[in-house]
Amino acid sequence: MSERGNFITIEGGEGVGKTTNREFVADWLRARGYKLRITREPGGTQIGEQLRELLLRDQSPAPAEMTELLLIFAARAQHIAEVIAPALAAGEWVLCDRFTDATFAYQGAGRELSTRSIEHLEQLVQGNLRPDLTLLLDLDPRVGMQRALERGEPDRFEQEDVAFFDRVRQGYLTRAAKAPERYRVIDASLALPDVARQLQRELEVFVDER
Ligand code: Z5A
Repeated sequence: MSERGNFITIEGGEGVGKTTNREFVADWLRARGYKLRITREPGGTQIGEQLRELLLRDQSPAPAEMTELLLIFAARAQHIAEVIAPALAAGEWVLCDRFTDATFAYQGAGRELSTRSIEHLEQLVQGNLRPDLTLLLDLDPRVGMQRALERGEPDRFEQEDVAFFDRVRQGYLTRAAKAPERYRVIDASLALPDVARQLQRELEVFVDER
């Protein structure tokens, strides 16, 4: 039986550069010979991508907050069953753009749904599955919103106000402070090469410890 792979997640608020930096992380790991599966949430499977479209679409009436939460966990259940768990079991490393920390930050801190309900769903859907390393790209939401705006039409989440994204950021930082062994907080306000340098430092430490 092959050794279980490692599960790395990239997190952060809107426009922090997750997609851009995901490529850097993937290239760095591949260059060291790790077999890598790159995926994202919500999404990562055919069913998950359909749920993503439903979640991000600007529609009226919008999904109720509890509907949104359950759709996110429904997509996650499929993602784990179809992609994440089999890849890890086969010894691959999984690099995921957002995972359950996003639910605690957006639905918990942002929408102010109860943390207990999210923890309950986390246990139900994931069992013991948790990321081994979470790279949290931290940035003032005002800067992130500006970056995202320059990129194109805002989706349903991107239309939230700055107070929402301030709560999301604080939600992430609070969780990171409670689990420093798993989280690495990266200053995403710097120029891309400086962000990449911080990521590289954290990856070197993580890989050395394996
Ligand atoms: N969501 C949720 O509510 N609950 C959950 O549990 C999960 C998700 C899993 C979609 O996620 C939405 O789902 C998300 C939360 C919700 N909504 N929001 N907001 P997503 O990850 O697809 O959406 P996103 O956060 O908006 O990600 P994004 O749009 O792909 O942004 P990003 O990946 O963080 O940034 P980027 O595309 O790499 O960069 C944005 C721009 O900034 C781009 O033009 C870059 O060239 C530029 N950039 C990046 N870094 C830099 C630096 N360092 N300097 C200058 N410019 C930069």
